[in-house]
Amino acid sequence: MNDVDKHSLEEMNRLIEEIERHNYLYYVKDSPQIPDAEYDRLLRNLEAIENAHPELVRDDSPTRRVGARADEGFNEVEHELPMLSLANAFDKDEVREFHERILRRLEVDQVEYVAEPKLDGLAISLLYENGKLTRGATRGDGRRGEDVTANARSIRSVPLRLRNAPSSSKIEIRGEVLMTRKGFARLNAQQDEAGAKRYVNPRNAAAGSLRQLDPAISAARPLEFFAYGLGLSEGFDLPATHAEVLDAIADLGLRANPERQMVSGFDGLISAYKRLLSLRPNLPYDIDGVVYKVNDLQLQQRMGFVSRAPRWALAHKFPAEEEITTVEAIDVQVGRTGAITPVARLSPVFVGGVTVSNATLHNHQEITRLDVRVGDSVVVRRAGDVIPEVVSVLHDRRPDTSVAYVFPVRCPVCNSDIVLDEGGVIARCSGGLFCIAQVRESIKHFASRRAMDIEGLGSKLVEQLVDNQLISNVADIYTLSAERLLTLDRMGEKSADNLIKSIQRSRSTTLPRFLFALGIPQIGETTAAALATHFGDLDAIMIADEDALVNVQDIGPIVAHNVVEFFAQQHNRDVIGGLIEAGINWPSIERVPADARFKDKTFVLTGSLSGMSRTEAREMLMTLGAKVTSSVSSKTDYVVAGSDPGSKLDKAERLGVQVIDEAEFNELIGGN
Ligand code: JCF
Repeated sequence: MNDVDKHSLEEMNRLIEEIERHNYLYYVKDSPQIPDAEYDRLLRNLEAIENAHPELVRDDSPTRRVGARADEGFNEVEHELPMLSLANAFDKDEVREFHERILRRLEVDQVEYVAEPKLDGLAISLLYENGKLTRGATRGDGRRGEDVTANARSIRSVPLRLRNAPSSSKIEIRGEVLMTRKGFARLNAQQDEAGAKRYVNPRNAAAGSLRQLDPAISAARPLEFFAYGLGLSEGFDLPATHAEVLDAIADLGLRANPERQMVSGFDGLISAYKRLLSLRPNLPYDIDGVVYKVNDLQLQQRMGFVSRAPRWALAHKFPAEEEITTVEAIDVQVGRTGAITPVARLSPVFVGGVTVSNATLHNHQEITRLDVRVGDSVVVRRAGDVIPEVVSVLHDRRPDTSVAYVFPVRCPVCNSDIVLDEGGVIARCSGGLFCIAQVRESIKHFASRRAMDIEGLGSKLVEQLVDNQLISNVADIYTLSAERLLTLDRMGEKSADNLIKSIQRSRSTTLPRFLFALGIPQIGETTAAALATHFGDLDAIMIADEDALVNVQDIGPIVAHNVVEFFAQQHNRDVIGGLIEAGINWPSIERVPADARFKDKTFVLTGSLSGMSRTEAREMLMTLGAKVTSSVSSKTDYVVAGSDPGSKLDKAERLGVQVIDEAEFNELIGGN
């Protein structure tokens, strides 16, 4: 070998070592020290040398992760030591039995365990001979598996060479291959784009990916590896405990689960279970339980095995997040803005720790994608607190009599047309406030904690009030009296009084809350606050056009259009007028021009006018700078009395406030 080659060889080996060190820092230590771009540069430098000197290329080079296609399928391999499975426990009692059997057999009164998440992936075996990865195999039936070396090599968290491996050794690392939830979502999006079949869950996606005949495809899949133990170990000093085995595996450059912990006794097992159950929703991958293992390897040996599972280990399963059940009916629900959400009514099934009998189907496109029908067997998923959903249909179990589901063209509640919004994804009832379902939902939203916060006015009561026709819009809430509430079933005096009190309390609010409470499509709390601070008062917002609205932070043309549309509808303006008249108020910023004609004048409107509605009169006065309030006080300047005026007229006369009729009012505002 000449000097140049020697130099290249040294440089190549140095680069491989450095790349492996960064791999270790990234995957095992979880603390990368260089940016991805720098890592890529190291790889490219290595590639350049290898291209110039093909005869020097090492087969454990990080550039050689992806090999050639195995057209013949996978060879069967025999495990030198059988790959065991785990006994399962589904409740605490079974865990207690496991623990007590160990105490009995070992004749000890306490025992230490290692607890780790049970990863929902698939088990593989990685054989390292003299430090080099020579074989990757699936678990198979435990005795024989498939040789998936080429695909295992393409997993970045599987090192091609162990760190600090004893020179003459044969070490078999066992662990789980999995796909993160993010990786799974990305893969399915790609599958959609390619018109290929989706995978039902990350586990199936990991299994399918590991079994690709073309390693290039497997390499492109986001697979990860976590080691959980050793199989064969020759030329390697076994430590005394399982915890130390896992630490040693990490020292060899593989990733053991960072959530592993040592615990003691039954209580220790249960607290580890609870901790991992609460971590579950926040982990980047699916887990389906906790694995407990006796820590002391000598004690493990004394416990031995039953059939194919060790007596020193146990899988304590979490409640399944997915179960199979049948669809009894498909209904649609109408939301506050008329959005139609299809819902599958299910044969009740225990999933994710609760009994589920409804699951969302999201939207009509989702129904088409799933091709779900009444009578179908479906997979229902309930993960954490997320609402249950139908994730897939078992098409091969479909009854012969099944008929395709037809999405309704009319609202099941008010019979108005169902229309698709611009994106074509959301179907909406076009009934607006004619639709009792939308009325109910808009009132629930109005009363909710983050809106007007009317304590005691919950979902059930709103439905009762609407169904009994005590209220038909949000302004009607303020016309309720304790006496009328008492006409409802199961309404006691105390609750009625409390409700009236909280309705009264809600009259004092803030402009952002009020705007949010109105339920303008796509106006959440943040946008409501942005509108309030930008315009300062409600009237300015109500008369703003789309050009003015898009100047508000975070408001684009679609939202601006929604706002204009909302305030353009007379029934919305009427309801707002009713609310203001009912005394809803908030601390406001004076934004009236200094020369406004009625600046500093306070009006009260009572009775009905013939030439305009009270709302129009109120709006007109406000644009002229007047304040329009709902109750007469000594501070009131004018009471405008239409026909059939109420008690406000009496009060005005008592207080000596000036009362004007419609003609005088018209004259005052200048014949507008
Ligand atoms: O995470 C797992 N799925 C997992 C499986 C973890 C372990 O510690 C295991 C296992 C299967 C067998 N241990 C054994 C002995």
